[in-house]
Amino acid sequence: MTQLRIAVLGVGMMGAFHVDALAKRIRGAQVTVINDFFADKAEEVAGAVGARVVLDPIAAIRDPDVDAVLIATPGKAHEEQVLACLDRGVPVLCEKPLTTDITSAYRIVQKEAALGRQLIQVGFMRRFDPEYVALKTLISSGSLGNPLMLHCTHRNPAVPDFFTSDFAMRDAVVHEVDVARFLLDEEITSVHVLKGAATKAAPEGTSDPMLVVFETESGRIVADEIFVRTGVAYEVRTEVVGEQGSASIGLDQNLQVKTTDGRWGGTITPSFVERFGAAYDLELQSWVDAAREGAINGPGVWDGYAAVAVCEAGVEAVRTGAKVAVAMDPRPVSGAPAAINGVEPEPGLTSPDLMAARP
Ligand code: ISE
Repeated sequence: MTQLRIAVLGVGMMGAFHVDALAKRIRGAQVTVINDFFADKAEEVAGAVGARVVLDPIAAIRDPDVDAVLIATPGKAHEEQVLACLDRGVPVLCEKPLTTDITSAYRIVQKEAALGRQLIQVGFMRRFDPEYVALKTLISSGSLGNPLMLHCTHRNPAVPDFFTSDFAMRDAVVHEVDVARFLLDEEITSVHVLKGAATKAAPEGTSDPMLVVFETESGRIVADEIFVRTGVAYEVRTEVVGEQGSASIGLDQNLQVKTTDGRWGGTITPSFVERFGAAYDLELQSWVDAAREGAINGPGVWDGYAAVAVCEAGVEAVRTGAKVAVAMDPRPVSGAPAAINGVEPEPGLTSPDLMAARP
């Protein structure tokens, strides 16, 4: 295959961002088909990259000029679209959430397991961020001893009013859910949410900030401050506290400037694009490289399902104030991850770019 021919479904902010990356920065791929609920938006994005618009998403997936599919439509549309990709046997990168409820997410898990082939990658891009990769490598090396706790901070400068407490759980906290599972290598078993005083920037009835506390299978604790209307910057930090030390990432320690008027400082990231733009590109390159071999190389359908299950418990925890147990169905036995060129994939780390990003 010379170029991987990709259909992008949904070209709102994230989808259009990916189309731009695929056209300008990613090797081995070409966007051939664009689909969006809004035809004019689809035409605009397609026109910029020389792609064709197909207005029915299922027809776009089945198009003969398509080898792989990137789904960036709203979560409610994902189940039908991901299942159509499995029916056609093409690799898919599905933006989070995998679906918006646990039952449909499990249907997808079962269908992929029945195929015996991993085709679905879920867009948890933080697993490709060099800082998270470095933290994972450090934890895996054992030099911090047993990682006992994670302290996470997830702050956005501003969000629209539809960003309720439930929405924050499914759309924002979902990243920390995946980060915790990635770094600690185990499932989350319960969620408890403390809703304190709300910022006056939050609409009536929305708790912002919140403190979300997760427990894991082995009894570790993950505390996540979610505050999406700080008015300041996009700040995502993670600190792991182990038996033999601690380590932090996300400190925005890029360019530090000291000036003759006695001031010092740097620049904080205004949005997730500046903080995680490179991670998105690494994710995309890794997916393209694997998809050209008919495989995936990154968080899979089980990771997507687990995140939906934890967030479902999280939403109940927001509403009830109780500590809610995470309910998950058993993990089906499926085929092992497909080898790429005879090499077994090491999650998130096999593409040349990611090797280069390694500390
Ligand atoms: C958004 O959907 C994201 O995925 C960002 O990473 C997250 O920080 C933000 O809060 C979400 O709205």
